[in-house]
Amino acid sequence: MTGMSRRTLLLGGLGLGAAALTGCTSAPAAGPVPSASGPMPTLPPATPRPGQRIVEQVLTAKPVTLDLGGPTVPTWAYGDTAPGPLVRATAGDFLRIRLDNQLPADTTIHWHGIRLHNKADGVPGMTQDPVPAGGSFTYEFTAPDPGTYFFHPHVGVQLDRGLYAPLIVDDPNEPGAYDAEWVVVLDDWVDGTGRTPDDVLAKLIADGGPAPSGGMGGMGGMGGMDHGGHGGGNAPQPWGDAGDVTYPYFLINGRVPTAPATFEAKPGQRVRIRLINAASDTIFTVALGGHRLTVTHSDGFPVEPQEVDALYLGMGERYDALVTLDDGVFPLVARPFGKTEGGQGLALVRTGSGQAPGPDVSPAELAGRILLATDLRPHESVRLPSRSPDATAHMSLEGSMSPYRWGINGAPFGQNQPLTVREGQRLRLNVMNMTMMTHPLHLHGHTFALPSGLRKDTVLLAPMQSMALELDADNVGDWMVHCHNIYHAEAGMMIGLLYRG
Ligand SMILES: [Cu+2]
Repeated sequence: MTGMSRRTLLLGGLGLGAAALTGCTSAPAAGPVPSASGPMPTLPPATPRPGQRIVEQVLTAKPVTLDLGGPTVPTWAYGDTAPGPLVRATAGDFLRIRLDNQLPADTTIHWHGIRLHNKADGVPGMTQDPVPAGGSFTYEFTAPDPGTYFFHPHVGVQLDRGLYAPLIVDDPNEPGAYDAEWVVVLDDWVDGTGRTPDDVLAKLIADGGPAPSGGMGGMGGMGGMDHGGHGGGNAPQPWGDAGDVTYPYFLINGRVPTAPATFEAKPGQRVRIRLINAASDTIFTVALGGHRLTVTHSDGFPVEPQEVDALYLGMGERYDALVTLDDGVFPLVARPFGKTEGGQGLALVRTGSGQAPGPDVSPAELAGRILLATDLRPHESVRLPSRSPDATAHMSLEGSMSPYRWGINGAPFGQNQPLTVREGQRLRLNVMNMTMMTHPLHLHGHTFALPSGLRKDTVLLAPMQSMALELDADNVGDWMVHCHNIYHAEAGMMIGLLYRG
């Protein structure tokens, strides 16, 4: 039995029966499953151990025309849908995933949030050569930690096409106190609506005007203060200005709100919702009308459960939440933060009869208590052991809209000095957001701990906010740290984190 059998779970609004979730999670992985806090191999193995369960799958990246529920768009996707096919494994499994590149461009796959072998990380020019048009590449890695993840290219702004899909790693020790599961993938959509993401980036750069002479002199300090893009001014706290791009659509599981994905369940059922923000430039506030959500995991890692009305999801962030469903039809709304055009993302939860809410429905929960990652505390099982840092690195997030350029530590990626760490060190990353925009900062190959101890791989930094992140350097390789606004990343807001002997 392989992970393939778990792919009966359906995206696009169909639920999953309880038994399928917890009952048949397959044979336990051979050998001990590394826990997030316990002893771990210094390098997740790149070849399967004897007896290790192997999950094999083929992903075909290709041009396709998608029906978003009315609008049809030419785009690029994994197979014939966006989100693409679910990849599902159990913690400790060995994944062997072949990417067939039928795109007219180079591509790669990055397995976002997975503490995997460096060679499988999917960063062209750092961990692999790009996979050329017509080529293929097989990613092989052990997925050591359970949780909700996703995957996408790490080339240009390809993420803002339809190239994204969920990756779920089940926990063999999961109590599974729920009846059904729903994977909910959020996206902002522009591709094929008269513009491609490459057009969008080119226009941002052109509108930003020329860089002043002296190269990166404009970076640093308050270089971001001139940002006056959409959603500014009256944008509510805590995120200040949000987003550079005006999108015509916001999608949940690939559907526009006038033809929403529908999740069918029974009243009283307890559902685990796995929320993934696969958007490129949009922070969402997510709420389920008529319900409060009990948040149980952030970026795959368990937290002390908290009940909230709604929660923020930055680009690249994931949250799991439990909810016990009432009787009726309820809107799951993903409201783009700080954006006034393009409406909102909507899906429906149907447990009984009733009129479906309209595409502009505004659940009262959106005005209630909205969770921030900094409100959460980690579950004790994943808290990093107490230890003083052996090394400290500083990261200053910088940039501006005019000129349109973003960087870290005084220069864009390629010109900035990579951060370095030695294997075995506890590294403190002192991050300062020196701009007037919010940036979701993402680290490859590791999770870090927030000051609260919360374990994450992507964290939102509000304008001018500083945060000390700590991580154990336990995964040798060359890794990226970058803003998960894909336009910022592509404009330079990335830096390397390199292990050095
Ligand atoms: Cu950014």
